[in-house]
Amino acid sequence: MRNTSPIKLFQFPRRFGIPNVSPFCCKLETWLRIAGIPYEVVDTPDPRKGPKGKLPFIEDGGVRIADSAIIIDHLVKTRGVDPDARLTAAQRATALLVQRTLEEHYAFILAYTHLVRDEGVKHMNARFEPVPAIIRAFVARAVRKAVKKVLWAQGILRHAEQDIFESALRDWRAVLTFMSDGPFFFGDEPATVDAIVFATLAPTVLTPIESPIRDFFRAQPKCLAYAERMRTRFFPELAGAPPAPSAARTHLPSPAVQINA
Ligand SMILES: N[C@@H](CCC(=O)N[C@@H](CS)C(=O)NCC(=O)O)C(=O)O
Repeated sequence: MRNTSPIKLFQFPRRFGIPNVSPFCCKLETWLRIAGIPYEVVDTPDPRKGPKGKLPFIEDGGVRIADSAIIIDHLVKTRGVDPDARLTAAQRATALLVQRTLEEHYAFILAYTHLVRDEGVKHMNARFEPVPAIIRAFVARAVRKAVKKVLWAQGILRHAEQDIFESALRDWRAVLTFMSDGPFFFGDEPATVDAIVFATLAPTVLTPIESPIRDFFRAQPKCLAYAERMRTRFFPELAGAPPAPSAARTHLPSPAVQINA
């Protein structure tokens, strides 16, 4: 029998009127809505609470599972829902390459534009408001320093800023080569790749944070329309809503797009 009990989704609090500024949290919540799996959000500002020290993670029947890809595999198996069931072998391979490009390279550049550059930090520091005022500036500085350390180890922080941006545009030009004219990445039906693309596009183009990557997308109306369409279709409560941090919420969707069972 298919498991239909709601899972608990632990993720960063929502801000800027997008599902999540964290691409991995945004990906998982978008995927849950594509798949039509009920969930309850638990806002968790501190990733150290997760079983792998990162967000998102879920709790399913009392068991905590981390990593968006591992969680999706688990839910496909236990819920009998697979938005990728109808994809061809070539589409599956393309989706994996898009995923690796956006998650294993571009996501680090998002961390740079949003958590290291002054323009990003200016907007993102509001997330430290719940921290006691006396230590707020210290915590903000420590988090920025920790992100810089990760980006130095990964390598991108060793490049000139112009080269970082150029490599981001190369990622996107490659991804967009494979994107259909819509409404979704592979055409008429949404798949996991849509959760992945939207998750990195939304923080880039649907937040107030400016960057040369955002400027690139200003000349890509198809992508801007795609980002708005994904938000309106899967998060209608956010479309046109003023950007605000989330409150506790439960999502009990209607049955899923593609059922495997
Ligand atoms: N592979 C993981 C990546 C998750 C991830 O990197 N999450 C970031 C936020 S976007 C995080 O929690 N970072 C905290 C840290 O590394 O300390 C997934 O797909 O869930």
